[in-house]
Amino acid sequence: MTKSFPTQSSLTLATFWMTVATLRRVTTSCLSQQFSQVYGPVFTVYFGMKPVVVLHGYEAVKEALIDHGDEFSGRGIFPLTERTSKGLGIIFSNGNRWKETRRFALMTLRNFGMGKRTIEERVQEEARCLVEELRKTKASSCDPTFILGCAPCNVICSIIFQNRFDYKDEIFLALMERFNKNFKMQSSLWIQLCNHFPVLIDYLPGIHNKLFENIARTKRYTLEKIKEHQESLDVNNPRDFIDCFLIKMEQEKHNSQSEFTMENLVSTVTDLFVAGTETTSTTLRYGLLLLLKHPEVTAKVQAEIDRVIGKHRSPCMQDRSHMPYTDAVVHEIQRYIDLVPHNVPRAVTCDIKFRNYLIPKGTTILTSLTSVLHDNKEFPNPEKFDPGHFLDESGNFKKSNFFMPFSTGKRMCVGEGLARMELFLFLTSILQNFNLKSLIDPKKLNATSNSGGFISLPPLYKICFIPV
Ligand code: LZ1
Repeated sequence: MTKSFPTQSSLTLATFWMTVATLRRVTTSCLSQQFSQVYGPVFTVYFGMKPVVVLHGYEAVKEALIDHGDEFSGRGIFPLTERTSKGLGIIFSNGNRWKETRRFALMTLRNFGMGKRTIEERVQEEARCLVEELRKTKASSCDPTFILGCAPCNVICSIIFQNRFDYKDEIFLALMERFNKNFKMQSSLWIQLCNHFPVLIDYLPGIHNKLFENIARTKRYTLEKIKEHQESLDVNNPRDFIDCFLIKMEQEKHNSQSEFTMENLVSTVTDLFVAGTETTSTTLRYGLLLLLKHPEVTAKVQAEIDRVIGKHRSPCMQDRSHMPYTDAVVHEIQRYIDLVPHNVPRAVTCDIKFRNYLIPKGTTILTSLTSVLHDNKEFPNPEKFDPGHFLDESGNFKKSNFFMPFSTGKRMCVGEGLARMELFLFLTSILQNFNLKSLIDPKKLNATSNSGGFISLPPLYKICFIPV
């Protein structure tokens, strides 16, 4: 028999718990673990009035996102994101616009997609500046959040606007401040309630108005920069992402159906900031906490850096293939921290029969990445930070199909290559130049995450960067 949506009794219970979870800010990944034990790998929960199908465990996630890649390639849109994105850009778009904008961004973000200066050079430049900035802390105990937030944001600036900014630049600081505020607002209880009960958006003015205003301001700034780019554009020498997009617009100017429009450019640029700033900076901050807590791991990475790179040149991506231990550590950081526990919401693009359930077109789908990254057969002792999860007996890097912090399938992260480049180059540059020191006993450091709503956050901590 074909069932429509997973069992009725689970619905009521799950609805109740979802509301409690929202109010008490219990992490939904922990809840989804408990539900899956009772209801199996496919079940429905209600966000407010809206049914959301949750997929739990590698088999169900893989079957949906890979084997039924097309059907599960839609984006689940919440009421507030609908207002802010208007279906433009990459993250919240669907259909042909999503396909074309995604393909363009993937091509452009390849290492040689933007003319003379490669992405790698831009990240290396930022890594050098990051090291200099950390040097200025003079080995004093500090919260690394601000500095580690600047570097990924600046990489996006370099890719989009051609140039990085000084960490004290007023324009840069204002830009970062707006992104940070938006991120905090979007994780707030109030915004989550607005998403569950959208009538609140129209009838109660709240902080979401501040959110809309911030987004509008950032878009105005982007539009100004685009105008500057238009005036100095040389179609044979694209300097950055904006130039590449403008050239694409020019090529398609006779196509009235073209997806390459000014408003899509502004939204796509905004999406690259949204996706590329908070995520990478949180991973770096959490990663350094784990390295601080596990000095024996850090020492092995530093030994490998010494052996492969030495002290007198900057790390580059080619080094990674000679550094299996460091590669395993970066993978383990991403696996352990489980940055986006239930993935970015998907939607099914058509009615689909999945494991005997009928899921109607447009239904929002959450996939538990936690259940894959913390699978206890693939990664024994999944709650333990152990680079051995990605090493074989001889110390070679060992791949795993369960490694999907960037999701998988047709909607997998467009910034994967960039993010992995930043994590490798920033972390190796830091460990090449500094020893990490904690004022409290490393063993006593707390490394369990707080849910920041959409992404997992590390607890606050302090760290000293001691020049080697
Ligand atoms: C994303 C991120 C955040 C929100 C939506 C999509 N991709 C980070 N990477």
